[in-house]
Amino acid sequence: MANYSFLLAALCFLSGALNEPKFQAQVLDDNVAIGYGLAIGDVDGDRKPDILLADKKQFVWFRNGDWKRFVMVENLTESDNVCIAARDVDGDGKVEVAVGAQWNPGETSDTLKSGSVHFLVRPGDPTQLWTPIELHHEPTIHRMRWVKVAMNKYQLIVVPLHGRGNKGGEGQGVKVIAYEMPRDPRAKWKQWTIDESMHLTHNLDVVDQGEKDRNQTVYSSRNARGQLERRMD
Ligand SMILES: [Ca+2]
Ligand SMILES: [Ca+2]
Repeated sequence: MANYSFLLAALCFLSGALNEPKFQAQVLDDNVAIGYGLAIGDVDGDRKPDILLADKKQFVWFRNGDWKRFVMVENLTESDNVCIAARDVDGDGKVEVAVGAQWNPGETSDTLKSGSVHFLVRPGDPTQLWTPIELHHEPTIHRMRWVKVAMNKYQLIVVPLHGRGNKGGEGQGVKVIAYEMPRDPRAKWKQWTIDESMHLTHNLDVVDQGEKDRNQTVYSSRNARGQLERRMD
């Protein structure tokens, strides 16, 4: 009986090993300075998802197929770039792109020295440079995602690392801001503060829970009371 048990265990192990996916590493770019942020989406509308990267001084995308690298914007602000969000917001099969820069987490008060939010207007040929439009921002802008809030309606959710003037994770709460893009992205964007109850908010993600008309936004933070996670509808 013991031998059969051993045989069964060995077969289970082998079966598991055979079903394991096999990954092969492929270097797309060995010259990234600091890869702060990543997004996936179809940039050129060929129905194949491309890779978008917030590097230290450039926002770039890699074309699915040959993984050729194209610069969208460079030297946008004095400090480093930090985040990028890409999603097809208007339904034409090509992503809309927003970015965050002026990464200066030690400056929590001065909006000129810390944080920036921009929408990138795509050129006719997406392999050429894109045009940044500056939007309102808080200091220490750190994460952003496009979120579906209703049928055919999306908002850009942006989360700083710290609240204004915070020291050691104490002080005013972090302003989590939602932006809604007007038909002409150069016109004034609507915006709301959707939460300001937490500090040291580090990450943000969007969850598709199977509802047709909306996603859930999830973000996490730490404060003096320890780890917290918060979900937003
Ligand atoms: Ca593509
Ligand atoms: Ca689009």
